[in-house]
Amino acid sequence: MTTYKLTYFDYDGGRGEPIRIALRAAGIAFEDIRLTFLEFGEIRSKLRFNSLPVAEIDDVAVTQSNALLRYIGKQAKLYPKDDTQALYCDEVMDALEDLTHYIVPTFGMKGDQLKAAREKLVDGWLSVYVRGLGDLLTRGGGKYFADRRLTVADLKAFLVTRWLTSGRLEHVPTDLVQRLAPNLVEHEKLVAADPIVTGYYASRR
Ligand SMILES: N[C@@H](CCC(=O)N[C@@H](CS)C(=O)NCC(=O)O)C(=O)O
Repeated sequence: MTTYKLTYFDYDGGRGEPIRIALRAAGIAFEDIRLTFLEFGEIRSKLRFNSLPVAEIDDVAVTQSNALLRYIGKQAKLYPKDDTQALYCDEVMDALEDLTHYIVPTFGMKGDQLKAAREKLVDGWLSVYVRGLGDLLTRGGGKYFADRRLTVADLKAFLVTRWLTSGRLEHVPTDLVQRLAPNLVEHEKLVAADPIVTGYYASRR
């Protein structure tokens, strides 16, 4: 039997969380290794790209969250079979990666530098990406991004919307998404209430 381990931060979000949800949706038992930042620091230089998540599938280490999400998504039947719908699904997941990459350099900043960088982001790339993702949701029919049903793109997106609206990102107004793409806020609620997602969190209790 294939064995699965997933190593990520001890955080119910980010790049690791949609993979965890998809693994459970696929009925795949996995070792859920959750590291503190201190523990990550100790092993960082030994990781292939010095980053997480890392999956070990039959003890073979595999990185890249979107590749992993597609692979597990196929097993969970949460990835479109139709090539065009798969393309739409991939577009969303890659856009969410871009958006994350714009935010990451502001981590570790403090005070006025953080405020200036975040305000620039809010007026610039964050607005561009939030609006763009709202458009992609409309293209998908308004409820889901692709295939008119829940896919791994929805799992990744609802966590990003939750992050942007949480208040955890200092100087990012919690109503930014509501103002620019209210459909993403509705989408976050819809996906959070999906039995695949509620079932996952119930299993964590
Ligand atoms: N392209 C990679 C990016 C991985 C990545 O940057 N992971 C972050 C956490 S979400 C990380 O490990 N950051 C720590 C660091 O760069 O030191 C993926 O999608 O998996």
